[in-house]
Amino acid sequence: MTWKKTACILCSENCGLEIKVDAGRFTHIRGDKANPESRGYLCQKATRLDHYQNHEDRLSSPLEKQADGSWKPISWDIAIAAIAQKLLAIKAEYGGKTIAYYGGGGQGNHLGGVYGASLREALETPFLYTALAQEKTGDFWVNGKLFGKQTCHITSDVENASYVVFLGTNPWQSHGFARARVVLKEIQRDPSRTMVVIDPRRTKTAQMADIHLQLRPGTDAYLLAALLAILVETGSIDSGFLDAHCTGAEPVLSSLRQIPISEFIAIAGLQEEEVRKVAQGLAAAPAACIRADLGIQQSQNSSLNSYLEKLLFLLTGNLGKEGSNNFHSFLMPLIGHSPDADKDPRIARTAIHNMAPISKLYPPNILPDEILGDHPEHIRAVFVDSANPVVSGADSGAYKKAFSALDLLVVVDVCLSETAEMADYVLPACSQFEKTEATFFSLKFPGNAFHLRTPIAPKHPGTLPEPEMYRRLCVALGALPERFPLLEATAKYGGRKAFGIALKLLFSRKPKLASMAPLVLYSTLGKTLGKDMESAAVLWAAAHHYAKRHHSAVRRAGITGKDLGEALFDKLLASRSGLIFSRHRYDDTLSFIRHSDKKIHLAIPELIAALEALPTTAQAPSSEFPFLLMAGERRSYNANTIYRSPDWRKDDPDGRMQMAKSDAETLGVASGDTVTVRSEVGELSVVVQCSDAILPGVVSIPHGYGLAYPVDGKRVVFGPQVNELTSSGHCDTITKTPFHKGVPVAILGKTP
Ligand SMILES: Nc1nc2c(c(=O)[nH]1)N[C@H]1C(S)=C(S)[C@@H](COP(=O)(O)OP(=O)(O)OC[C@H]3O[C@@H](n4cnc5c(=O)[nH]c(N)nc54)[C@H](O)[C@@H]3O)O[C@H]1N2
Ligand SMILES: Nc1nc2c(c(=O)[nH]1)N[C@H]1C(S)=C(S)[C@@H](COP(=O)(O)OP(=O)(O)OC[C@H]3O[C@@H](n4cnc5c(=O)[nH]c(N)nc54)[C@H](O)[C@@H]3O)O[C@H]1N2
Ligand code: SF4
Ligand SMILES: [Mo]
Repeated sequence: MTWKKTACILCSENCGLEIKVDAGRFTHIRGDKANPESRGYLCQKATRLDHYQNHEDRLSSPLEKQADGSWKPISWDIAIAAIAQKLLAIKAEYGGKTIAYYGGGGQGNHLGGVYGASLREALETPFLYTALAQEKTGDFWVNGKLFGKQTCHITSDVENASYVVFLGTNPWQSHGFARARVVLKEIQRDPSRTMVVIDPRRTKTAQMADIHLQLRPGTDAYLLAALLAILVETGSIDSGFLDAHCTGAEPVLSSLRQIPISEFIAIAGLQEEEVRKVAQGLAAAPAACIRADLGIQQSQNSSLNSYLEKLLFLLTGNLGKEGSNNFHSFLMPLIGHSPDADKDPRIARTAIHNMAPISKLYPPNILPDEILGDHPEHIRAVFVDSANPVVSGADSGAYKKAFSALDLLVVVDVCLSETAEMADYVLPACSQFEKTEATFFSLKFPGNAFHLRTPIAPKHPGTLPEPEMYRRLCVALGALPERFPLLEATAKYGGRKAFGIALKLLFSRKPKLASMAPLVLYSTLGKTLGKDMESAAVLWAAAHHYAKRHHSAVRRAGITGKDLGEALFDKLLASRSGLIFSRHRYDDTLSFIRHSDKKIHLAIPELIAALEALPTTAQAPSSEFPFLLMAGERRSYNANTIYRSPDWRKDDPDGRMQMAKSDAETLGVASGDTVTVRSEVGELSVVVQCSDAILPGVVSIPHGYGLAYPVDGKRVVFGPQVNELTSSGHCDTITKTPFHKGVPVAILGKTP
């Protein structure tokens, strides 16, 4: 048995791993020291990956739902033909826009989604719904306004910062940057570096911090506005940075001058002295960065929060240097840019909510309405790949109702997820260790990394990699030829240069095929890349595109050659531990700005108005729902819904609800008791865990529980399914991203 190289698929860090595989089982798992990003690091979740790879609920055949609700295993040929025929019928009768695609990739698998885009092209639907549009689209939208394109994504150079603010994130558990626990310990130990945590809970990260601002949930906009107002009041703004790189500062500064600092800090429940100390620290730090996540992105005022967060590093000049916030390049675009729909009539809006895309994504919060709504173009068919929206989307009840009303639901998964259970057809995918895979979480700066993984375990019987499913489906839809004899021969015998020329010629003759370029590459160049490597074909186009745009950075990463694109492609294919494929310089950062004047446009009128409209008194809890539920905490043993077998957890099998001791006493409950939690939309039974880490009036339940798993022939649900309690209307007005972190709930005493 030898160590085989791969990566962890449980969070966006994708730490490099080495695994020993014995008769399909993962017997030993360790960090891969040769991975340039993780350098041997891994966390407790990765060591349990055998529970993802081998469990009772893997699918081994396409399934068709029968009239009585039972499943009939069918062959791949029959499944593909039946699905294609049904999709074509819906498209012919109602139009492609009545078909939605959901997902396309999770924490470890993005190659399938690239080929899934070809399916959307074949069906002529713009409607791509993904989990990203229930967390990050506020951030992307703000980036678009400030920097010119929604793809101007920001990194946080935590590793090199002298002053770090963790804003609504708990990296000890969730990570979010490489080797998080090592880096956190380094900052904690170094007296010249400061760590600030802004979180209503005293998390493990907060315990390590120099300053913990334990604000009231949902009050970040007040705290951030107060911090900014203090910077303005004390003349601590970096006016050199503003003059050189920004426009539109005046409306922002004048709005900030009006902020009632003391009142806002009181609303956040904090001491003014502490807040002033943080403002001062940020302004004085040689290099500060802010790292934000769901605590501000899935809570009250989320778009405004993202704006104020960015103003904080911009007004202090913390962009474009070591240890600050920076832009980064994309090897493969994880997101796109959607121009303002008001100015461009070609942008597709949804039928019911009239919602325009952000970063080309539509928000899961509206999908149930888009299915159930009364409109000739309401959604009639959904194709889900690598997602479990019945569990992970807001309001599971609404999702179940909507999905059962569809004419067609197809789900691609490795197991019978809650969403798959509702499907008409389920297509079984190879696991992420049985196929060539990669993620496009190459979001690093100045060195950016990529890791192409090759299969390390035999394919589970009856399964296919997703790209092959998409190829077969597009062929069956009549949108893609089965073979490309000339191109295939050119790829095989003519070399890549000749292949490139032949491809261009084909696309100029058949533009529709150009829109499905990934599958064309897969079907042609893919065949020359070696066993099971077809799906890497799309990287060829990515490598050429990237090398053209960022040639100096690629060369700085040590990749050379007359044809730099080819050299980069070969390197991507050959690097089993991943590689740093580009090295930018800190002073390149500002060249990533996409406004034509190359300036940052500080004023966003909609959000300045939202800031000015913030109520100047604290919101009182409702009498019907007096508690605020944080619906979806990251803990040691949750990993979205990637692990299905409950056996993977070493602790917290119940996914307990954290609650302040004083609240538990008032309710007459103790740790281990079961209580019922009720929200506007549902009820849920949970086990209580008393904790000093949480403020009175606030409770916290992890996400990723409540999954069914077969036990003695029956499907048993393990832990609370927190989205039974969340509602899809409780969301940001601009982006429709959910306010999961502050769900008003009532706690109905102890369940006998
Ligand atoms: N262990 C584990 N790690 C994961 C995942 C997982 O499932 N399990 N999932 C991955 C994914 S997909 C993501 S998106 C990331 C998310 O990573 P994080 O955003 O870091 O994770 P959360 O625990 O959801 O939320 C972070 C913090 O927000 C705080 N918070 C709640 N309400 C508020 C508020 O009003 N204001 C502020 N400032 N803070 C608030 C919570 O107390 C919590 O500590 O984690 C990734 N990593
Ligand atoms: N209330 C609340 N809800 C939340 C959150 C929260 O904090 N609170 N967090 C949200 C966040 S940030 C995220 S990112 C989402 C994540 O939620 P989703 O987008 O639904 O994604 P995952 O849970 O990662 O995985 C979904 C499915 O992928 C399947 N899968 C695993 N490997 C493969 C494969 O190789 N191929 C295919 N086709 N399928 C595979 C798994 O079996 C699983 O059923 O959840 C969101 N939901
Ligand atoms: S940090 Fe993320 S990618 Fe790394 S081992 Fe842990 S879960 Fe896996
Ligand atoms: Mo996420």
